[in-house]
Amino acid sequence: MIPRRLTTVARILFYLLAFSAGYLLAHFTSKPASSTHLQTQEQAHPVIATNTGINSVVIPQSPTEAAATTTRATKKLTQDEAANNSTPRANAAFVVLLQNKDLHDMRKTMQNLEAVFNRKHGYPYVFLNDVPFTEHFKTHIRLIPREHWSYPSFVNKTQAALNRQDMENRNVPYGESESYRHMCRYMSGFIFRHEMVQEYDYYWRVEPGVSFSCDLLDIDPFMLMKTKRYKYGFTIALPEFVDTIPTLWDTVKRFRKQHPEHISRRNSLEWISYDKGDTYNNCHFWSNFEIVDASFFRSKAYLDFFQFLDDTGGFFYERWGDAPVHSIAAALMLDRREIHFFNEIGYRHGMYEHCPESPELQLKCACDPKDNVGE
Ligand SMILES: Nc1nc2c(ncn2[C@@H]2O[C@H](COP(=O)(O)OP(=O)(O)OP(=O)(O)O)[C@@H](O)[C@H]2O)c(=O)[nH]1
Ligand SMILES: [Mg+2]
Repeated sequence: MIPRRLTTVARILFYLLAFSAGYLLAHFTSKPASSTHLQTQEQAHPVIATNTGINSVVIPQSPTEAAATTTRATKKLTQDEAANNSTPRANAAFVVLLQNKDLHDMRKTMQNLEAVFNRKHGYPYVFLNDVPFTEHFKTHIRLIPREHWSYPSFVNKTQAALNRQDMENRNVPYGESESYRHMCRYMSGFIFRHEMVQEYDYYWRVEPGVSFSCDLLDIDPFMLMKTKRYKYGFTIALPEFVDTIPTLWDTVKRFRKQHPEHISRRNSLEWISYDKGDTYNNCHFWSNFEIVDASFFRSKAYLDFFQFLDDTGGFFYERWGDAPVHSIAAALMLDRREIHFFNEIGYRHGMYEHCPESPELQLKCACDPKDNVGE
């Protein structure tokens, strides 16, 4: 008979050995999730480009540059593998609508996002386009379905073209652009229904060329959205060009009358109207940045709202932007506390910037609050 103490020692040794073997096995057999995403065809989500996507979309200028990019990405992965595997993550992704010409701007933005945030968190990127990507994009990207990026049958294209011409004559920004209108309608009503985006609960909209100026390694905006039950997150709010939305507010008023069940009891009407809803003050979240709980946009309330707007043809006859559409919907249909200002995310898109002012946040940022919109 084996003495009791020996059995205990043997048991402990056995557990230690089993644990070490398991650890080593796991370590050597598992590749970093991010690299398998890109390199194997039989993976679950073959069209997602993760942080290694930086390499996959690069058109190297010279062998030296190619080598440098590869090294950077490889180092980053090795260093952050552990963090990627252990940090709790939301079911979320960066979602980017872009064009072939945006390749280099997107690459810059991705490197920036990886550096300040995603190298620790490892969220995937989803790239969408309405026309085929070039060879460099192709293997990891899907097309937008034609029915999401085309005229509804009832829209009179001749009238729409006349209106575009008229807006161009009046120098309305993007007044002449047909593709811009498709883009705004797509962002308003379809992006969250794309098969690639459908699988995520949260998404962060990113545009090629935008930059992020604060260290976000210690926070995870997606997890914040989830734990605090926020539905819509923004960094910048601006007034919309009135000439792009002449009849939008009247349409919204009709919607409110027909669908009182979709209006939140604790809404933010006073934020978008100074006269209790009679007129729109044109204030909107600048939606080129938005972090959303996609269940809001997929809700019956929002889909009814989008359909109601779309049925008027206003996206094409006028030039309704996804920014006022999302903002009005959030203001009317969400509870006030579900809308969140991400003050800690320093963000720049073109000439406008959000840079946190507090000295505490400033320590983590490389931006000047004097450059803030409205300063
Ligand atoms: N695939 C595709 N993407 C588009 C099209 N038009 C715009 N986009 C993308 O949609 C996003 C928004 O378009 P922008 O032209 O930047 O519009 P904006 O942000 O309102 O305007 P800017 O202030 O000029 O940046 C960008 O990521 C564009 O690359 C298009 O016709 N096809
Ligand atoms: Mg833009």
